[in-house]
Amino acid sequence: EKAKWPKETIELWERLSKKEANDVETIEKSIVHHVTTTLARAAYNMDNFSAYQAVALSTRDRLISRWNETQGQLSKVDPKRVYYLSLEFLLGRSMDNALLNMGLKDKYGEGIKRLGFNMEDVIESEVDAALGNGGLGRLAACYMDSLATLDYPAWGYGLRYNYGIFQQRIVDGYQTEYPDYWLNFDNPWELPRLDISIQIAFGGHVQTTQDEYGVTRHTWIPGSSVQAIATENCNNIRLWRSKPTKAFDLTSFNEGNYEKSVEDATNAEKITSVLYPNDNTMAGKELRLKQQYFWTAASLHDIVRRFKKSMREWSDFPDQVAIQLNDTHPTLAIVELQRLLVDEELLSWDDAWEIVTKTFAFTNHTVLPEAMEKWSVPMFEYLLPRHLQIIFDINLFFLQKVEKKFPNDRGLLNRMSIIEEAQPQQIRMAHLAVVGSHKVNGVAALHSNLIKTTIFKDFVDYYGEDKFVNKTNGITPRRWLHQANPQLSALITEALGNDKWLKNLSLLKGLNAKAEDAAFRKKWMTIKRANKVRLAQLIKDRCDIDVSPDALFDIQVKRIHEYKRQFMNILAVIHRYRTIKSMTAAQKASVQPRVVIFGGKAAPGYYIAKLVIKLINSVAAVVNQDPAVGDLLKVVFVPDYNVSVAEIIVPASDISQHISTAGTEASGTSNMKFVLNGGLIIGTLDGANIEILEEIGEDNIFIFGCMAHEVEDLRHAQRYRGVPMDPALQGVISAIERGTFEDPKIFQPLISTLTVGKDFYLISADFASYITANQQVDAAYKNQEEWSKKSIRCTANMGKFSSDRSVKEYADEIWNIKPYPVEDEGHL
Ligand code: AZC
Repeated sequence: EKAKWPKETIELWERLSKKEANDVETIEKSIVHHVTTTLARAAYNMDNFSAYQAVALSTRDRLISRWNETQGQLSKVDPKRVYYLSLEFLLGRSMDNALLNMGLKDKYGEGIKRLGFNMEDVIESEVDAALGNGGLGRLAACYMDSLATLDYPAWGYGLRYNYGIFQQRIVDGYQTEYPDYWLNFDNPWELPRLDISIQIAFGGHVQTTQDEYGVTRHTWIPGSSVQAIATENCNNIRLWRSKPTKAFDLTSFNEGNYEKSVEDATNAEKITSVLYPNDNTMAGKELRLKQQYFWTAASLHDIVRRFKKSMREWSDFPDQVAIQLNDTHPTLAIVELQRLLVDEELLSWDDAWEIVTKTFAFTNHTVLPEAMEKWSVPMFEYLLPRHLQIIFDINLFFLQKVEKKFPNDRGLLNRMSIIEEAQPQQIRMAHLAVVGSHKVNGVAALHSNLIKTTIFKDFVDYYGEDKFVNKTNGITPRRWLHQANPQLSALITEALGNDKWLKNLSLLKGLNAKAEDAAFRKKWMTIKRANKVRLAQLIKDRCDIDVSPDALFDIQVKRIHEYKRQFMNILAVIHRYRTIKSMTAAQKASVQPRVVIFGGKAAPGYYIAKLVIKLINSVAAVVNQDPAVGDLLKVVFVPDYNVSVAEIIVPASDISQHISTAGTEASGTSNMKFVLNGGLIIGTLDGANIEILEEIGEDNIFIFGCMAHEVEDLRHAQRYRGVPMDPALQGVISAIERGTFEDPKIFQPLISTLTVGKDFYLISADFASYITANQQVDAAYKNQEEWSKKSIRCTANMGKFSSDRSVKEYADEIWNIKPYPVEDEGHL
C-alpha cells in the first residue's frame, strides 16, 4: 500500500513519526498532555494516582515507539522464535522498571517534581499485576525480562485474569481472602488488540468419514464456542481474555431463547475471570481445564497464523517455532497442534507427530505428588472429545514402541501409560508432556537429577539420558538489585567503575577484592541498615509493630506450604522464646536481638497451611508484648506478601530461611534474590541452595539438616521403628499444648502432623541441627566486620543466578534460537 503513496506523503509520515526527545521539558509536556487529554483532568484536581497514570501513559508512548521499531525490523528477518507458554506471569509493577530500563528515571523524577509530585509516591500508586501464585509465575516474568534484554525473538502467552492472586488480610490471626480486582482502573501497560480475535470451540462430537483415497478423517463438530481476544503488554506478553462469540449469541436469540444466550455469555466470560490460587497443588476443576484449552488453542492459532505468513513448508515449522511448556499446564498445546496438522492441514499422523515433538520442550517444576496434573477421562471427553481420541492414539503408538523395546513388561506399560487405570481413568499430563517434547528439564541440578530417578525414571530408560537436561533457574538483576536496591546498585557501579554488571552479572566477581576494604565495608553495611529502616517502616505501617533496625533481621517469605516448613521456623522461634525466658539478666545481655519476619499466602483450601499462619500470629501476640523479652525477640507476619512487598523485604535481610525438607523444593528463586542483595541464608541441601553454596563457598552460608538421599530411610525409620521426637521439639510442643499461645485446641490438627510416624516433612529429624545452625548465625552476626565480608562475598559470587544465563542456556541448548540486536539508544 505504502509503495503507492507519493513521496511527500511518505516523507510527512516519516517526519511526524520521529520519536519524542528525552529532555525534561518534553517529558513534562507529554505528562501534562496526558493529564489534560487522555485523563481529561485539570492540573489542579490531581492526586498521586492520576499523576501515576499520566507518567505511565507517557512512559508507554516511548516504550511503544521502540517496540514498534523492534517488531518492524524483526518481521523483515523472520527468524526462529520462541513462545513461552505460562498460565502465570507474576509481573508486579511496571513503571519503575520501564523507566530504569530506558534510562529515564532521573529525568521523569525531575519533571514530576517540578510538576508538584514526588516520584516515590507516584510509583507507589501503581497496583501489582499479580497474575501468578509464586515461584513459577515470577520465573516467567524474569525470563521475559531476560529474553527482551538479550534481544531474543520471543513471545510469552498467558491469560488475562480479571482477578489475580487474592489479597490476604489477617483477621484475629487468621488469613482471610479478598478479591484482587486489579483492573478497577484502566491498566496503562496493556494494549487491547481487538483485531486479534480467535474462535475457541468446546464440547460437541466427532464425525468420522472416509476421504476419496479411503483415508479415515476425523472432524470435530463442537457444541459451543467462545472468542479469545488478545491484549499485548509492552514486554512481549500476549494475554488472552474470553468473550462471548457473536455468531453463537445470534443463534440463541433467533431461537427466541434470550435467557440462554445471556447465560452463555456470562459463562464465556467466566473462563478468564480468576487465577486459581494453588501453588504446587492440583485442584482438578472443570473451569481450570477450560482455561487451559482456551489459552493453548488461542496461542497455537496465533503461532500458526504467524508461521503461515512466511509461506513455508510444514516441515519447516520446527525451524521457525520453539514452544516451551511452563509446567504441564499448557500440555494440551501438544494435542492441539497434532489435531490441527492431521485434521485440518491433512498431514499424515507420523509427519505431524515428528513436527510436534521437534517443536515442544517441557519444564518440570516439582516432584510433589499432589501437584501432578491429572484429568478425569469422562470430564475431558465431554469438553474435548476429539482431543481425547488423539491422546489415546498418542498413547497407543507410544506404548507399542515401549513394548517393542522392552517386551513383556506389563508393569512397565502400566507405569508409563499416559492413561492411569483408575475409576474413572485419568490422563497423566506429565507423561503426555514428556512423550510430546524433545527436551525435558528440571530447574536446579539436584531437582533435574531427582526427576530422572523418580517420576521420569522409566522414561529415561526408554528415551536415554540426552532428552533430560538441567536448566538452573535465575532471576533478573535489573529488578531484583538495580530497582529494588538502588543504593547498593549505585555503590556496586561505583566500585566496578561502570554498570556493565547489569547485563553481565559475572562481573560482580570484581567485588571480592572489595571485601578487604574497610571503608567499602562500612558503606556496604550503611546501605543494608538503610534498607532495614525502610522495612521497619513498612512493618510499622502494616502491622503496627516497632522493630529495631539494629537487631538481626531473619526473614522467611514464600507461599505457605508444609514442605517449606514455616512450621519448623515458628517452632524454633518458640524454642528461642523459652530459652530467653529461662535466662538470668546477665545471660540475656549476651543474646543477639532478632526480628523474625514471615510473609506468604496459603491456598484458601489448605487448612494446615492456614493454621501455620494462625500459630505465627498467636506466638507474635505473646512474644511481642512480653517485657521479659523486650527487643531480644520480635515476631512479625507481614500481610499480603507480593512482588512489591518483596522489593522492600529482599534488600533488608541479614539472614533468610530456605529450609524445605531435602528433595522437595525444586529450586527456589527468592534464595537467589536475598543472596544477590548481600543477605546470608540458612538452608537445607535442597534445590538451588546447593548451587548457591558451590558458588559462594561454605563460609558464607548456614547449611543444616538431612540430605535428599537420606529422606526415604528417615521416613521409614520413623514410621516403623518409632524414633522418638527430638527433646527440644517435645518441649516446644508441650508449651503450645499447655496453652502458652491461645487455646491449644486450635493448634491440635497442626501438632498432629508431627506425632511419631506422621512427621512426613521430617521436622523432628532436622530440629536439633536447625537450632544449632541458628546459634551459629547469632555467633557470626556478633562479628560485624566478618559478617560484612561474608555479605559482600555473597553478592560478588552470584553471577551464575542471573536469568540472562538461564535464558541463554535454553536458547542455545533447547530452542536453537539466536538474538537479534536492534538499534537502541536506551541506557541499559
Ligand atoms: C515452583 C517450585 O516449587 C520452586 O522451587 C521453583 O523455584 C519455581 O517453581 C520455579 O521453577 N513450582 C511451582 O510453583 N509449581 C507448581 C506446579 O505450581
